[in-house]
Amino acid sequence: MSDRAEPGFLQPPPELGNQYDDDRVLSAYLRRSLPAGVLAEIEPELREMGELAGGELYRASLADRRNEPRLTRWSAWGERIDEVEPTAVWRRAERLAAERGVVAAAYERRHGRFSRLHQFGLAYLFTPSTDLYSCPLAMTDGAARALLASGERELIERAVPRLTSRDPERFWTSGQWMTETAGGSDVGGTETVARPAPEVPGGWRLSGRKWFTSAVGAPMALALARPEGEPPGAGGLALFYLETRDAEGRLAGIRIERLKDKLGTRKLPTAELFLEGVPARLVGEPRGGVRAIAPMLNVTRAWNAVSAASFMRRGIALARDYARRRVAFGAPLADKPLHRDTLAGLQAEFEGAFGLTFRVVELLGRLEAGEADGAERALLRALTPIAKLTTAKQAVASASEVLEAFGGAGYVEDTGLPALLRDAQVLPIWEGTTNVLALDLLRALGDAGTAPLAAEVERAVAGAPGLDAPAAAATAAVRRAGAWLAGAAGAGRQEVEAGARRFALTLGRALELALLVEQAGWSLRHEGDPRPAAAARRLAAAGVDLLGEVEPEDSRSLALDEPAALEEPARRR
Ligand code: MFK
Repeated sequence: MSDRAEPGFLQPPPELGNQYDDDRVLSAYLRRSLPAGVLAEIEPELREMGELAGGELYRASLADRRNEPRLTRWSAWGERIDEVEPTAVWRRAERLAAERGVVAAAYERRHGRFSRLHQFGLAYLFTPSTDLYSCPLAMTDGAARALLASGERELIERAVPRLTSRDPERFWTSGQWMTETAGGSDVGGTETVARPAPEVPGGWRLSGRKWFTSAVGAPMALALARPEGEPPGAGGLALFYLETRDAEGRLAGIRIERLKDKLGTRKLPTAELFLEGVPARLVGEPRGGVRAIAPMLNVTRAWNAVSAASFMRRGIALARDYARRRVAFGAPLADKPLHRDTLAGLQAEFEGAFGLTFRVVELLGRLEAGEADGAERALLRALTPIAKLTTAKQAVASASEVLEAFGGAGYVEDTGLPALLRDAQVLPIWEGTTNVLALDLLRALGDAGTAPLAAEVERAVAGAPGLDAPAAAATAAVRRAGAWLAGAAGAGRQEVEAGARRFALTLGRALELALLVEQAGWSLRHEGDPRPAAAARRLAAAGVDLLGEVEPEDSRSLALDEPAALEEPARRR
């Protein structure tokens, strides 16, 4: 008899099916939101993308797990080349994204105001199986939108057809070059200088250091820089368009110093760049660069929310499949009440995140088709930062719980699972952190306060009989947020800023709940499906109002662990 230890038991790994057919939330939402004719036209594309995402792309991403992009600074013969070699999945994803119109579908506008639903439906399915290739696509989409908004005819004609092309040979991605060491979230600290340069076609040259530039391989970028002589601060910045390579294909005055060694998104080449007189063209005025790049920020923030919802859905799909395969304590995990309860909580959070995200997508489609009225434009402006910040936080919490649902396997690299958590962690950081976006929300609300959001909650919960309790929880939370804002504003700006994150997250959860109630009412009435209603009740039970009863004085002393004012020590007896 041999003493060789053979594995007695082999755990079947989780598997994915067609990610469109398996996603009850996406398909029910589309049935509710799209005319039947539009759905019939786009469904085959979504189904094909779902098949790729659950099959070939998912397997390719697992197989390519260890590969990362590589920067080669010097050629064999001593020439400085700074070439970044993307991974195999990225090369495949770039072609596929172009061919399937993952950006283009929004601009071809074959389905009028529904074109954004079409495009982001594709993006939502594509994203979790393509190693964060959604990052360059988000910036590409954002650049197309910002250029169109600029009205700069020559630039639009040159770049937009490429950014929105379905031909992989013509397709361009774009960079978004903002972040610097001094000017991170506060871009007013930007040190990159723009100097007039009549000898180059664009008329300007940019010099400086960009500290965190995602997806560095793009052929073009939109960059913030300060025209020489303009004042310090964000007001003196302008927006510039540049192409990264010259006619010979060499980097045009750009040095790639190194790639960042990041916690996650490791397939994504994020670089430190030195700009050494890069030829550039002004987009708009020599001031007001932040305003000019804002359309790009709002589009990439919508992509961020779509990515967050898609990661949540992917984690749940894997954990749910595994729960059916993994037997412990005498039964599959799927039959264990506590495990089911954990999965149910994840599903409710996902359904909330999905509904809020796709409401943003819907409004963006209306805006771009010229069909949004003033109230809808104001609503979209406020919902964009709310959706970005709320769903990003949910995606991180959800990914952490998903790993735990696999026990030790969730902590082991070659299952591919830890990347879910590492990659999710970028979502609350890039494109504006939670706090920066909470402050952006205050900017967006302006004098209107929470009125547009309260109206949206009222609209969504109207006509959802049998869902009184979650509807009431959403309504109460948005009202409380409004009352809090009015009270804090009376106490001063410091007070408003201190509570802005709790305020924004309360609004985010209230809106998610209200929109889920809306979907739940429709699903009950039209399809007899009680699951969205169950998700709404569960989301309400997890808590909506995050404002709490916070004493500003307590926060001031706790934050830096300093006593606000020393109190008399209690007398000894
Ligand atoms: C997978 C999905 C996503 C992937 C994409 C990943 C790519 C990653 C690349 C990056 O991470 S790029 C870096 C991202 N960086 C940021 O997002 C910057 C974060 N900081 C902010 O967002 C600040 O709020 C901001 C820099 C915009 C504040 O700048 P200012 O100049 O202090 O703001 P100010 O003076 O209030 O605004 C200037 C103008 O812009 C105002 O208009 P007016 O001049 O007409 O008054 C604002 O109303 C307007 N504005 C600012 N933010 C806006 C906006 N307008 C519309 N929408 C916005 N979001």
